[in-house]
Amino acid sequence: MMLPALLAACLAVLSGPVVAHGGLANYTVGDTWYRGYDPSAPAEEQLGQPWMVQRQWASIDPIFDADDKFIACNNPGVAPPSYIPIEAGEDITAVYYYWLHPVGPMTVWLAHCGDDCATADVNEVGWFKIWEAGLLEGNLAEGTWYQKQFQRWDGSPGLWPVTIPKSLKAGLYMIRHEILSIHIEDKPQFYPECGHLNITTGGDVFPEEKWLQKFPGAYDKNDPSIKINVYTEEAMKTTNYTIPGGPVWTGA
Ligand SMILES: [Cu+2]
Repeated sequence: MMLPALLAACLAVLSGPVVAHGGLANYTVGDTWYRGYDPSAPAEEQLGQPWMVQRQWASIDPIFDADDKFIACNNPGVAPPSYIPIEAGEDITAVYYYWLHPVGPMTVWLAHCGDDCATADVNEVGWFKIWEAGLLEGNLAEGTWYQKQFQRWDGSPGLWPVTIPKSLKAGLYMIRHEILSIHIEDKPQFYPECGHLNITTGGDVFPEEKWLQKFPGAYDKNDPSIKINVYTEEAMKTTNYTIPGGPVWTGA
């Protein structure tokens, strides 16, 4: 079985210098590419550039604590000046060039910014989940996770498309993609990245208060889906996994 090789690979990556665990490198909407922040390139060549649409994430390293303020938009999360234009009902695709981990859920969240995402506080805005995928089949240890299908070792683009709910009202929003990797016992790894969206055309719906959550706050670090060992005998018999952070808001 492939388990020890995967664990060894992750530990090598964690202690290695530049090789990426992976991260959200670019976005596409239709045929248009939007370059994201590159943590391996100099910050001064990227911060404040008119083309920048993604919030700065300075490290490929995971966030280990669900209560870390950087769980919202990664460290340090400096805002970009620009927005990706998109209509409600359109797809936005996140593009990753590497992803090394196979186990755990992937989620996408939106938060309304008010009249400027650059001055909105990522820890205070109301996040609502619009997409999630976790265990697709089989058991926790050996089953097929969406993340496992997303895994890339070779630099080929990993494409993660989601649809902006068609009924959502237009406005300025942050979009937050998060991969949670749980392949190490009781040591969850959160990998969030955030971008800015200008939803130019939308519907007339906005989620009610009960759907809106804060980061940190949306997760309980003792949630059995977060503080977990997927390689126990019991886990080998478990074929269901509850994705943390509550249900998806569909816009209905
Ligand atoms: Cu890693």
